[in-house]
Amino acid sequence: MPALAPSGRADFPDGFVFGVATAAFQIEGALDEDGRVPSIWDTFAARPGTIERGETGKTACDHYHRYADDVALMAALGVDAYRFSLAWPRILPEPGRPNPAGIAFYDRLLDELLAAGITPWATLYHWDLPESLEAAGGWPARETAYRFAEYAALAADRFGDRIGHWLTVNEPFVSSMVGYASGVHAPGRVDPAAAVRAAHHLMLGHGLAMRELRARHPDAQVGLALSLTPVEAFEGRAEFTDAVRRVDGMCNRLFLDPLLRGSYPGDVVADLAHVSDLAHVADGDLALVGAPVDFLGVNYYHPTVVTGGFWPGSAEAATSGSGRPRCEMGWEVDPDGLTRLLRRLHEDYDSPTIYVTENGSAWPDTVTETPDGGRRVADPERTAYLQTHLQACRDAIAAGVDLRGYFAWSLLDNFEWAFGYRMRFGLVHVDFGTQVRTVKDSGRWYAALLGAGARP
Ligand code: IFM
Repeated sequence: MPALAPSGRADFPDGFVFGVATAAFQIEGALDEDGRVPSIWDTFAARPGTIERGETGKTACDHYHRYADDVALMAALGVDAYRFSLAWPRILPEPGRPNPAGIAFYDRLLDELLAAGITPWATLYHWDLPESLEAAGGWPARETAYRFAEYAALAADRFGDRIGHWLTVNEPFVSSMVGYASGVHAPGRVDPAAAVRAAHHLMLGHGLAMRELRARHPDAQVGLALSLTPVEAFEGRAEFTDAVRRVDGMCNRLFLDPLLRGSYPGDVVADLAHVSDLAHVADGDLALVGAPVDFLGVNYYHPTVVTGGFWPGSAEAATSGSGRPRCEMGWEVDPDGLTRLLRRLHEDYDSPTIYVTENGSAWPDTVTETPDGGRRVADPERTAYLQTHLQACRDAIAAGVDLRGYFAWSLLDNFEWAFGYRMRFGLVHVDFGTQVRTVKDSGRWYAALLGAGARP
């Protein structure tokens, strides 16, 4: 294992926020309770062949009922903040019809968090679009962005007294391209032109939602979370230079440029010309999308090493590796990639304020009994991942990046989308048969870094 650095909060600037992150559909369960309506993930997971072993979000971590225990776990870890998502299908099952019982769940969660001294960071959209809105066209339809703004306004009205940090949308690249182009995620459509429209409408939804939040709570901190990846050519070979440009364009700049420059990158528009003329981009949209954010949320997991074309140039991303170790997801582990990414954002996009809003790794964890009858999950790979990526944050800060916090993905093992429950990202192990939680060694390491002592 590499040397244990960093070793404490003192290794980071004052006020640096240490948190953990989750998302509603991945942990809550209780899909049919208290007036929640189906989301696209309910429908998608019910379709044979979409999720490994036919798993669903039906129970997940049963967080809907065990939220108080989970808040206690966070308190034991010593985190400052909790990034979670609000479930649109619980809160606003139909346009114009707020659901008091769904709202009450988040009231309970927020009160519990605040009583524990943990700052809530709420994501409005982490992929659980109400199914009725997908039936009406989903994100490829412009109207969905306005429905999202209505939901954002309701959330701001009901929770804005207790939530001061908001993320509008999570990973619009994944929602649009994996949901509507490759069809591996809900809603499972394979329609590249629709995916391009979805990408824009997610960003428009961000802009509209931010306007609603700011109108109601001018002091709130508002941003969004983008999945970003440093892109490099396989073996540094010049023949892949254009592939690097294209992949970087689709994964990163297609979202960063409208957000932070108020325009789509010309080369990406040209790459997309054979699937979309972007006629769906209306006058005024880019002013909304490009309105200043208080922070950029960066979800970083791995670099992308390319050997060739990439959708929409070819059916698949032609990706490879460069020999780095890989986590269970098959993703290369590259902490320096995080530093490179953060420095690039700082240099190319005028020094935005950044939080790492997700970072983590999956490993095949097992629980063992300890001699005193307790339980232990030894996960040295995750601990090393965590510590080296936190060190990468320090390196970025030393290089001048305005990085203010870090959220580990994830608090709990949870429903990892098409992989079901096989991929375990948690700092806390969940036995999905019994719902017993066990803080992993990595969670203990994080707690020690934060000056807390996680309970067994
Ligand atoms: O579990 C996901 C999360 O929902 C979004 N970001 C990536 C994580 C790991 O794949």
